[in-house]
Amino acid sequence: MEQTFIMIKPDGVQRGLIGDIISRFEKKGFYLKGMKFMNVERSFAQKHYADLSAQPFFAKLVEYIISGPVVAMVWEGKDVVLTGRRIIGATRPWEAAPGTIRGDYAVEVSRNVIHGSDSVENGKKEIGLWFPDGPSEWKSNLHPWIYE
Ligand code: DAT
Ligand code: MG
Repeated sequence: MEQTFIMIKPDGVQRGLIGDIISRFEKKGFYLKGMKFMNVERSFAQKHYADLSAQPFFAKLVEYIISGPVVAMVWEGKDVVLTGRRIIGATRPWEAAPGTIRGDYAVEVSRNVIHGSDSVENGKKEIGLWFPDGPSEWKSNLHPWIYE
């Protein structure tokens, strides 16, 4: 099944949103396949956001990501990449619908609480970067109650 990389950014951790965010993905019917509470090095944050290195906000973005611990996760499920992005909401919180994580909890694009992979391919790349030993292999016994 499809997997995506989700990260609760330092503002989400500081603001006590970890439990709520995990709960939203769990209750939806996605499976947590990896989770790490960690501080990242500047060079690692630059690698994660390499595609944005030409953007004027790149340096600030990297400072923000290394400003405190983050929660790095792998979530699995049907269409989890796209659906995960829908649960997260639009990049700019003022465009994010109420009911989404950014719509409910964020105001500024530079403090938007959470990251989610934007494609299956990037999901694989990001999981490889953040979880070099691979995600966990466990299977949920709830599976037949969530998936036909
Ligand atoms: P997303 O996180 O929704 O995938 P993105 O990949 O375009 O969005 O950008 C990565 C992050 O960079 C985003 O979550 C917040 C930050 N960012 C994007 N645009 C920005 C801007 N104009 N000013 C400051 N930070 C920005
Ligand atoms: Mg992105």
